[in-house]
Amino acid sequence: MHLLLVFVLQALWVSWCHATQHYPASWGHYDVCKSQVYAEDRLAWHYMACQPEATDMTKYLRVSLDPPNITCGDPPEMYCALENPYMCNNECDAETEELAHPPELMFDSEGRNPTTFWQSTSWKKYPKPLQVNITLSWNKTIELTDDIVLTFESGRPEQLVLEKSLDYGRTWQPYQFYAADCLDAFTMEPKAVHQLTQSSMLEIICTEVYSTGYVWKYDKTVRFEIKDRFALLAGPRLHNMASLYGQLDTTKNLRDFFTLTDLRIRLLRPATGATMVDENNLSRYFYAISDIKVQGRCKCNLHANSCVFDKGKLGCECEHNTTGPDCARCKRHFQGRAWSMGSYLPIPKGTANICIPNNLGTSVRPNASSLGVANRNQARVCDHVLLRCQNGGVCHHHQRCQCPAGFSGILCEKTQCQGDSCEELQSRQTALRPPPAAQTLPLALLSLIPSLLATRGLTSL
Ligand SMILES: [Ca+2]
Repeated sequence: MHLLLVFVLQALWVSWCHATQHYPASWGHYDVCKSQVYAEDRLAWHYMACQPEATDMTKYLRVSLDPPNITCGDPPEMYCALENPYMCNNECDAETEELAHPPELMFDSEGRNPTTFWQSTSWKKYPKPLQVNITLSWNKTIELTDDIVLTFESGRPEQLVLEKSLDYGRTWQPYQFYAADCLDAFTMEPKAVHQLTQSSMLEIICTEVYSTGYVWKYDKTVRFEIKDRFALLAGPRLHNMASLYGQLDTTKNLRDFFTLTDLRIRLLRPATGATMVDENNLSRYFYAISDIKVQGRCKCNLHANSCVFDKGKLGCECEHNTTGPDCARCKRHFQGRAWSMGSYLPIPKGTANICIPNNLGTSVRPNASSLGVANRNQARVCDHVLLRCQNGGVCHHHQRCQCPAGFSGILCEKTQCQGDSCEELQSRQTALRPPPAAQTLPLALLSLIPSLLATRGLTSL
Protein backbone atom coordinates (compact mmCIF):
# COMPACT_ATOMS: atom_id res chain seq x y z
CA MET A 1 0.00 0.00 0.00
CA HIS A 2 1.23 3.38 -0.90
CA LEU A 3 1.42 5.20 2.38
CA LEU A 4 0.67 8.83 2.73
CA LEU A 5 3.99 10.55 2.35
CA VAL A 6 4.14 14.00 3.73
CA PHE A 7 7.23 16.04 3.37
CA VAL A 8 7.69 19.18 5.25
CA LEU A 9 9.29 21.82 3.12
CA GLN A 10 9.80 23.89 6.19
CA ALA A 11 13.19 23.52 7.85
CA LEU A 12 12.36 23.49 11.51
CA TRP A 13 15.87 24.28 12.53
CA VAL A 14 15.79 27.59 10.75
CA SER A 15 13.98 29.37 13.50
CA TRP A 16 13.38 33.02 13.23
CA CYS A 17 16.19 33.83 15.61
CA HIS A 18 18.59 31.38 14.01
CA ALA A 19 17.92 32.79 10.61
CA THR A 20 18.42 36.38 11.56
CA GLN A 21 21.66 35.41 13.17
CA HIS A 22 23.19 33.57 10.25
CA TYR A 23 21.74 35.09 7.13
CA PRO A 24 21.90 38.63 5.94
CA ALA A 25 18.72 40.46 6.87
CA SER A 26 18.01 41.04 3.21
CA TRP A 27 17.75 37.30 2.52
CA GLY A 28 14.18 37.36 3.76
CA HIS A 29 12.43 34.60 5.63
CA TYR A 30 9.19 33.31 4.30
CA ASP A 31 9.11 30.23 6.46
CA VAL A 32 6.02 30.95 8.55
CA CYS A 33 2.60 32.02 7.32
CA LYS A 34 1.42 33.58 10.55
CA SER A 35 2.54 34.15 14.06
CA GLN A 36 0.94 35.32 17.23
CA VAL A 37 1.78 38.73 18.51
CA TYR A 38 0.93 40.51 21.71
CA ALA A 39 -0.61 43.86 21.07
CA GLU A 40 -1.96 45.82 23.98
CA ASP A 41 -1.72 42.69 26.14
CA ARG A 42 -3.79 40.62 23.74
CA LEU A 43 -2.84 37.81 21.44
CA ALA A 44 -3.53 38.29 17.77
CA TRP A 45 -2.50 36.71 14.50
CA HIS A 46 0.00 38.45 12.36
CA TYR A 47 -0.06 37.06 8.81
CA MET A 48 3.00 36.97 6.62
CA ALA A 49 3.99 35.97 3.13
CA CYS A 50 5.26 32.40 3.22
CA GLN A 51 6.67 29.75 0.91
CA PRO A 52 7.85 26.15 1.21
CA GLU A 53 11.51 25.45 1.61
CA ALA A 54 13.43 24.54 -1.53
CA THR A 55 14.08 20.82 -1.85
CA ASP A 56 15.14 18.05 -4.22
CA MET A 57 12.22 17.98 -6.63
CA THR A 58 13.33 14.80 -8.43
CA LYS A 59 11.67 12.76 -5.65
CA TYR A 60 8.25 13.89 -6.78
CA LEU A 61 8.32 13.65 -10.55
CA ARG A 62 7.10 11.21 -13.14
CA VAL A 63 9.50 10.43 -15.97
CA SER A 64 8.53 9.37 -19.47
CA LEU A 65 10.66 8.61 -22.51
CA ASP A 66 9.87 9.10 -26.14
CA PRO A 67 10.21 6.82 -27.99
CA PRO A 68 9.15 4.57 -25.11
CA ASN A 69 11.32 1.62 -26.17
CA ILE A 70 14.53 3.65 -26.40
CA THR A 71 16.08 2.24 -23.21
CA CYS A 72 18.83 -0.30 -23.92
CA GLY A 73 18.71 -4.00 -23.09
CA ASP A 74 15.72 -5.31 -25.00
CA PRO A 75 17.21 -7.15 -26.82
CA PRO A 76 20.55 -7.22 -24.94
CA GLU A 77 23.32 -5.25 -26.58
CA MET A 78 27.09 -4.88 -26.24
CA TYR A 79 28.55 -1.39 -26.07
CA CYS A 80 31.98 -0.02 -26.83
CA ALA A 81 33.65 2.88 -25.09
CA LEU A 82 33.44 6.16 -26.95
CA GLU A 83 37.14 6.85 -26.60
CA ASN A 84 38.21 3.30 -27.45
CA PRO A 85 36.30 1.32 -30.09
CA TYR A 86 38.12 -1.86 -29.05
CA MET A 87 36.86 -1.70 -25.49
CA CYS A 88 33.50 -3.37 -26.01
CA ASN A 89 32.76 -5.16 -22.76
CA ASN A 90 29.72 -3.25 -21.54
CA GLU A 91 26.56 -5.24 -21.84
CA CYS A 92 23.05 -3.87 -21.36
CA ASP A 93 20.35 -6.44 -20.60
CA ALA A 94 16.97 -5.28 -19.36
CA GLU A 95 16.21 -8.73 -17.93
CA THR A 96 19.22 -8.79 -15.63
CA GLU A 97 19.16 -6.32 -12.77
CA GLU A 98 22.92 -5.76 -12.67
CA LEU A 99 23.03 -5.10 -16.42
CA ALA A 100 19.83 -3.07 -16.80
CA HIS A 101 19.77 0.71 -17.14
CA PRO A 102 16.17 1.85 -16.55
CA PRO A 103 15.18 5.54 -16.36
CA GLU A 104 14.85 5.59 -12.57
CA LEU A 105 18.63 5.31 -12.29
CA MET A 106 18.78 8.98 -13.31
CA PHE A 107 17.19 9.89 -9.98
CA ASP A 108 18.59 7.44 -7.41
CA SER A 109 21.09 8.76 -4.92
CA GLU A 110 24.61 8.75 -6.32
CA GLY A 111 27.81 8.60 -4.33
CA ARG A 112 28.13 4.89 -4.85
CA ASN A 113 30.83 3.41 -7.00
CA PRO A 114 30.22 2.57 -9.77
CA THR A 115 27.53 5.07 -10.66
CA THR A 116 24.09 3.95 -11.78
CA PHE A 117 22.65 5.31 -15.02
CA TRP A 118 19.95 5.19 -17.63
CA GLN A 119 21.23 4.23 -21.06
CA SER A 120 19.69 4.42 -24.50
CA THR A 121 20.02 1.96 -27.33
CA SER A 122 23.05 2.63 -29.52
CA TRP A 123 23.03 4.60 -32.75
CA LYS A 124 22.64 1.46 -34.83
CA LYS A 125 20.26 3.17 -37.28
CA TYR A 126 22.79 5.82 -38.26
CA PRO A 127 22.49 8.12 -40.25
CA LYS A 128 18.90 8.34 -39.03
CA PRO A 129 19.16 10.64 -36.00
CA LEU A 130 19.28 9.09 -32.55
CA GLN A 131 16.83 11.28 -30.67
CA VAL A 132 15.22 10.86 -27.27
CA ASN A 133 12.82 13.07 -25.32
CA ILE A 134 12.99 12.70 -21.56
CA THR A 135 10.00 14.38 -19.92
CA LEU A 136 9.87 15.12 -16.22
CA SER A 137 6.38 15.94 -14.96
CA TRP A 138 5.37 17.20 -11.54
CA ASN A 139 1.68 17.70 -12.20
CA LYS A 140 2.13 20.81 -10.08
CA THR A 141 3.58 24.24 -10.64
CA ILE A 142 7.04 24.48 -9.15
CA GLU A 143 9.69 27.18 -8.94
CA LEU A 144 13.33 26.50 -9.63
CA THR A 145 15.74 27.66 -6.96
CA ASP A 146 19.03 26.22 -8.18
CA ASP A 147 20.76 25.06 -11.35
CA ILE A 148 19.40 22.09 -13.24
CA VAL A 149 22.31 19.67 -13.60
CA LEU A 150 22.43 16.68 -15.93
CA THR A 151 25.32 14.24 -15.58
CA PHE A 152 26.25 12.20 -18.64
CA GLU A 153 28.23 8.99 -18.37
CA SER A 154 29.24 8.53 -21.99
CA GLY A 155 30.12 11.98 -23.23
CA ARG A 156 27.87 14.98 -23.34
CA PRO A 157 25.51 15.20 -26.30
CA GLU A 158 26.57 17.27 -29.28
CA GLN A 159 23.08 18.68 -29.55
CA LEU A 160 20.44 19.01 -26.90
CA VAL A 161 17.57 21.31 -26.02
CA LEU A 162 16.15 21.83 -22.58
CA GLU A 163 12.50 22.82 -22.68
CA LYS A 164 9.84 23.63 -20.14
CA SER A 165 6.09 23.68 -19.94
CA LEU A 166 3.91 25.85 -17.74
CA ASP A 167 0.68 24.08 -18.67
CA TYR A 168 1.26 20.42 -17.80
CA GLY A 169 2.86 19.57 -21.14
CA ARG A 170 0.35 21.11 -23.53
CA THR A 171 2.78 23.73 -24.80
CA TRP A 172 6.55 23.89 -24.59
CA GLN A 173 9.13 26.63 -24.69
CA PRO A 174 12.88 26.26 -24.98
CA TYR A 175 14.92 27.03 -21.88
CA GLN A 176 18.35 26.62 -23.40
CA PHE A 177 20.07 25.17 -26.46
CA TYR A 178 23.29 23.20 -26.15
CA ALA A 179 25.53 22.30 -29.06
CA ALA A 180 29.13 21.68 -30.01
CA ASP A 181 28.41 24.14 -32.84
CA CYS A 182 25.44 26.42 -32.18
CA LEU A 183 25.42 27.99 -35.62
CA ASP A 184 25.46 24.64 -37.35
CA ALA A 185 22.92 22.98 -35.08
CA PHE A 186 20.43 25.75 -34.36
CA THR A 187 21.60 28.74 -36.46
CA MET A 188 22.17 30.62 -33.23
CA GLU A 189 25.23 32.57 -32.20
CA PRO A 190 26.88 30.84 -29.25
CA LYS A 191 26.56 32.65 -25.96
CA ALA A 192 27.51 31.83 -22.40
CA VAL A 193 25.40 32.71 -19.38
CA HIS A 194 28.06 35.08 -18.04
CA GLN A 195 27.51 37.25 -21.11
CA LEU A 196 23.96 37.97 -20.01
CA THR A 197 23.06 41.22 -18.29
CA GLN A 198 20.12 42.28 -16.15
CA SER A 199 18.23 43.38 -19.22
CA SER A 200 18.94 40.18 -21.16
CA MET A 201 18.75 37.69 -18.30
CA LEU A 202 15.66 35.97 -19.66
CA GLU A 203 17.15 35.52 -23.11
CA ILE A 204 17.09 31.98 -24.47
CA ILE A 205 20.65 31.22 -25.50
CA CYS A 206 22.61 28.50 -27.26
CA THR A 207 25.74 27.58 -25.37
CA GLU A 208 28.76 25.55 -26.48
CA VAL A 209 30.19 25.42 -22.96
CA TYR A 210 28.75 21.98 -22.18
CA SER A 211 29.21 20.10 -25.41
CA THR A 212 32.93 19.78 -25.86
CA GLY A 213 34.26 16.54 -27.31
CA TYR A 214 37.02 14.50 -25.77
CA VAL A 215 37.25 16.20 -22.39
CA TRP A 216 34.07 14.42 -21.36
CA LYS A 217 35.89 12.22 -18.89
CA TYR A 218 36.58 15.21 -16.72
CA ASP A 219 33.46 17.18 -17.25
CA LYS A 220 30.26 15.23 -17.48
CA THR A 221 27.72 17.83 -16.53
CA VAL A 222 25.32 19.99 -18.50
CA ARG A 223 23.84 22.86 -16.58
CA PHE A 224 20.95 25.24 -16.82
CA GLU A 225 22.22 28.17 -14.83
CA ILE A 226 19.60 29.46 -12.43
CA LYS A 227 21.94 30.91 -9.84
CA ASP A 228 23.94 32.91 -12.37
CA ARG A 229 20.69 34.51 -13.46
CA PHE A 230 19.66 35.17 -9.85
CA ALA A 231 23.06 36.76 -9.32
CA LEU A 232 22.34 39.34 -12.00
CA LEU A 233 19.74 40.77 -9.62
CA ALA A 234 20.96 39.62 -6.22
CA GLY A 235 24.67 40.19 -6.80
CA PRO A 236 27.51 37.69 -6.57
CA ARG A 237 26.96 35.13 -3.80
CA LEU A 238 23.33 36.26 -3.82
CA HIS A 239 23.96 38.70 -0.97
CA ASN A 240 21.09 40.97 -1.97
CA MET A 241 18.09 38.68 -2.22
CA ALA A 242 15.87 41.65 -1.39
CA SER A 243 16.60 43.00 -4.83
CA LEU A 244 15.73 39.68 -6.46
CA TYR A 245 12.54 39.27 -4.43
CA GLY A 246 11.52 42.82 -5.21
CA GLN A 247 11.89 42.14 -8.91
CA LEU A 248 10.05 38.81 -8.65
CA ASP A 249 7.22 40.62 -6.96
CA THR A 250 6.70 43.15 -9.67
CA THR A 251 7.74 41.32 -12.83
CA LYS A 252 5.54 38.47 -13.98
CA ASN A 253 7.92 37.49 -16.79
CA LEU A 254 10.68 37.01 -14.29
CA ARG A 255 8.54 34.88 -11.97
CA ASP A 256 7.31 32.79 -14.87
CA PHE A 257 10.81 32.23 -16.17
CA PHE A 258 11.71 30.17 -13.11
CA THR A 259 8.28 28.49 -12.92
CA LEU A 260 7.25 25.26 -14.64
CA THR A 261 5.15 22.13 -14.41
CA ASP A 262 7.26 19.94 -16.71
CA LEU A 263 10.78 19.79 -18.08
CA ARG A 264 11.77 18.12 -21.31
CA ILE A 265 15.29 17.12 -22.23
CA ARG A 266 15.49 16.68 -25.97
CA LEU A 267 18.59 14.67 -26.82
CA LEU A 268 19.22 15.33 -30.51
CA ARG A 269 22.70 14.02 -31.25
CA PRO A 270 24.94 11.92 -29.00
CA ALA A 271 28.61 12.53 -28.32
CA THR A 272 30.78 11.26 -31.14
CA GLY A 273 34.11 12.49 -29.85
CA ALA A 274 35.33 13.10 -33.39
CA THR A 275 34.31 14.97 -36.49
CA MET A 276 33.32 11.79 -38.31
CA VAL A 277 30.98 9.11 -37.07
CA ASP A 278 32.63 5.66 -37.21
CA GLU A 279 30.01 3.76 -39.16
CA ASN A 280 31.76 0.46 -38.53
CA ASN A 281 31.33 0.75 -34.80
CA LEU A 282 28.04 2.39 -33.95
CA SER A 283 28.00 0.72 -30.53
CA ARG A 284 30.18 3.61 -29.35
CA TYR A 285 27.38 6.12 -29.70
CA PHE A 286 24.51 6.32 -27.22
CA TYR A 287 23.20 8.45 -24.36
CA ALA A 288 23.77 7.60 -20.73
CA ILE A 289 22.63 9.82 -17.86
CA SER A 290 23.58 9.01 -14.29
CA ASP A 291 21.99 11.91 -12.47
CA ILE A 292 19.53 14.77 -12.87
CA LYS A 293 19.32 17.49 -10.27
CA VAL A 294 16.31 19.77 -10.01
CA GLN A 295 16.09 21.93 -6.89
CA GLY A 296 12.96 23.93 -6.38
CA ARG A 297 9.86 24.47 -4.37
CA CYS A 298 6.14 24.14 -4.80
CA LYS A 299 4.65 27.34 -6.10
CA CYS A 300 2.09 28.38 -3.50
CA ASN A 301 1.80 32.07 -4.35
CA LEU A 302 3.28 32.97 -0.97
CA HIS A 303 0.28 31.46 0.83
CA ALA A 304 1.79 28.22 2.21
CA ASN A 305 4.97 27.16 3.92
CA SER A 306 4.60 23.46 3.31
CA CYS A 307 3.72 21.22 0.43
CA VAL A 308 2.34 17.70 0.67
CA PHE A 309 2.99 14.69 -1.56
CA ASP A 310 -0.16 12.64 -1.30
CA LYS A 311 -1.26 9.81 -3.60
CA GLY A 312 1.48 10.73 -6.02
CA LYS A 313 0.52 14.37 -6.24
CA LEU A 314 2.02 17.53 -4.81
CA GLY A 315 -0.20 20.17 -3.28
CA CYS A 316 0.34 23.29 -1.19
CA GLU A 317 -0.96 23.34 2.38
CA CYS A 318 -2.72 26.63 1.88
CA GLU A 319 -3.07 29.29 4.57
CA HIS A 320 -4.51 32.80 4.51
CA ASN A 321 -7.98 31.41 3.62
CA THR A 322 -6.74 30.34 0.19
CA THR A 323 -7.18 27.00 -1.53
CA GLY A 324 -6.24 24.99 -4.63
CA PRO A 325 -3.02 23.15 -5.50
CA ASP A 326 -1.17 26.49 -5.83
CA CYS A 327 -3.32 28.42 -3.29
CA ALA A 328 -4.39 30.42 -6.32
CA ARG A 329 -7.92 31.24 -5.21
CA CYS A 330 -9.85 32.25 -2.13
CA LYS A 331 -11.72 29.62 -0.14
CA ARG A 332 -15.46 29.51 -0.37
CA HIS A 333 -16.98 32.16 1.87
CA PHE A 334 -13.69 34.08 1.81
CA GLN A 335 -14.16 36.01 -1.37
CA GLY A 336 -14.70 39.38 0.24
CA ARG A 337 -12.12 40.82 -2.10
CA ALA A 338 -10.26 39.60 -5.15
CA TRP A 339 -7.63 36.94 -4.58
CA SER A 340 -4.10 38.23 -4.67
CA MET A 341 -0.78 36.46 -4.38
CA GLY A 342 1.29 37.28 -1.33
CA SER A 343 4.06 39.78 -1.67
CA TYR A 344 7.76 39.50 -0.81
CA LEU A 345 7.61 43.13 0.14
CA PRO A 346 8.33 44.68 2.50
CA ILE A 347 11.47 42.64 3.14
CA PRO A 348 11.89 40.50 5.15
CA LYS A 349 8.38 39.45 6.15
CA GLY A 350 6.38 40.33 3.09
CA THR A 351 2.64 40.85 2.95
CA ALA A 352 0.16 38.02 3.27
CA ASN A 353 -2.77 39.47 1.29
CA ILE A 354 -5.15 37.09 3.00
CA CYS A 355 -8.60 36.33 1.64
CA ILE A 356 -11.31 37.91 3.75
CA PRO A 357 -14.86 36.72 4.45
CA ASN A 358 -17.62 37.39 1.93
CA ASN A 359 -20.01 39.19 4.20
CA LEU A 360 -17.88 42.13 5.15
CA GLY A 361 -19.73 44.35 2.72
CA THR A 362 -22.91 44.19 4.76
CA SER A 363 -21.26 44.08 8.14
CA VAL A 364 -19.58 47.44 7.85
CA ARG A 365 -22.68 49.45 7.25
CA PRO A 366 -23.06 52.13 9.93
CA ASN A 367 -25.90 50.28 11.63
CA ALA A 368 -24.10 46.98 11.57
CA SER A 369 -23.78 46.63 15.33
CA SER A 370 -27.50 46.98 15.90
CA LEU A 371 -28.17 44.52 13.09
CA GLY A 372 -25.82 42.13 14.84
CA VAL A 373 -28.16 42.06 17.81
CA ALA A 374 -31.34 41.99 15.78
CA ASN A 375 -30.27 39.22 13.46
CA ARG A 376 -28.51 36.42 15.24
CA ASN A 377 -27.97 34.52 12.04
CA GLN A 378 -25.82 37.21 10.58
CA ALA A 379 -22.40 35.89 9.69
CA ARG A 380 -19.56 36.87 11.95
CA VAL A 381 -16.87 39.26 10.91
CA CYS A 382 -14.49 38.02 13.55
CA ASP A 383 -14.26 35.83 16.60
CA HIS A 384 -11.80 34.84 19.28
CA VAL A 385 -11.16 31.41 17.83
CA LEU A 386 -10.11 32.30 14.33
CA LEU A 387 -8.73 35.64 15.42
CA ARG A 388 -9.47 37.15 12.05
CA CYS A 389 -8.69 40.67 13.12
CA GLN A 390 -5.21 41.42 11.86
CA ASN A 391 -2.38 43.51 13.20
CA GLY A 392 -3.45 43.22 16.79
CA GLY A 393 -7.07 44.25 16.20
CA VAL A 394 -9.58 43.08 18.82
CA CYS A 395 -12.87 41.48 17.88
CA HIS A 396 -15.98 43.16 19.31
CA HIS A 397 -19.31 41.32 19.35
CA HIS A 398 -18.18 39.32 16.34
CA GLN A 399 -19.00 42.31 14.21
CA ARG A 400 -16.02 44.57 14.06
CA CYS A 401 -12.33 44.72 14.77
CA GLN A 402 -11.12 47.46 17.03
CA CYS A 403 -7.82 48.43 15.47
CA PRO A 404 -4.67 49.51 17.27
CA ALA A 405 -3.12 52.87 16.44
CA GLY A 406 -1.70 52.95 12.95
CA PHE A 407 -4.18 50.48 11.42
CA SER A 408 -7.57 50.68 9.84
CA GLY A 409 -9.85 48.61 7.64
CA ILE A 410 -12.45 46.01 8.41
CA LEU A 411 -9.85 43.55 9.66
CA CYS A 412 -7.29 46.23 10.60
CA GLU A 413 -5.47 45.14 7.48
CA LYS A 414 -4.62 48.64 6.29
CA THR A 415 -1.69 50.62 7.50
CA GLN A 416 -2.45 54.23 8.25
CA CYS A 417 0.41 56.39 7.21
CA GLN A 418 1.42 59.79 8.40
CA GLY A 419 3.58 62.66 7.16
CA ASP A 420 6.49 61.86 4.84
CA SER A 421 6.25 58.13 5.33
CA CYS A 422 2.68 58.32 4.08
CA GLU A 423 3.68 59.51 0.64
CA GLU A 424 6.44 56.98 0.42
CA LEU A 425 4.12 54.19 1.46
CA GLN A 426 1.44 55.17 -0.97
CA SER A 427 3.81 55.48 -3.89
CA ARG A 428 5.22 52.04 -3.15
CA GLN A 429 1.78 50.59 -2.85
CA THR A 430 0.78 52.05 -6.19
CA ALA A 431 3.96 51.00 -7.94
CA LEU A 432 3.97 47.47 -6.66
CA ARG A 433 0.38 46.38 -6.88
CA PRO A 434 -2.18 47.80 -9.25
CA PRO A 435 -5.27 47.48 -6.99
CA PRO A 436 -3.91 49.21 -3.87
CA ALA A 437 -7.19 49.09 -2.04
CA ALA A 438 -6.96 45.33 -1.95
CA GLN A 439 -3.57 45.17 -0.34
CA THR A 440 -2.14 45.22 3.12
CA LEU A 441 1.17 46.65 4.16
CA PRO A 442 1.79 45.94 7.82
CA LEU A 443 5.04 47.91 7.97
CA ALA A 444 4.49 49.18 11.46
CA LEU A 445 4.14 45.63 12.71
CA LEU A 446 7.84 45.15 12.71
CA SER A 447 7.90 47.19 15.90
CA LEU A 448 5.66 44.59 17.55
CA ILE A 449 7.97 41.72 16.79
CA PRO A 450 9.92 41.58 20.06
CA SER A 451 6.99 39.74 21.59
CA LEU A 452 6.56 37.54 18.57
CA LEU A 453 5.66 33.96 19.26
CA ALA A 454 6.23 32.02 16.12
CA THR A 455 3.72 29.30 15.51
CA ARG A 456 4.25 26.87 12.72
CA GLY A 457 1.22 25.22 11.24
CA LEU A 458 3.12 22.23 9.98
CA THR A 459 2.14 18.74 9.08
CA SER A 460 4.69 16.12 9.96
CA LEU A 461 5.30 12.62 8.75
CA1 LIG B 1 22.15 7.30 -10.80
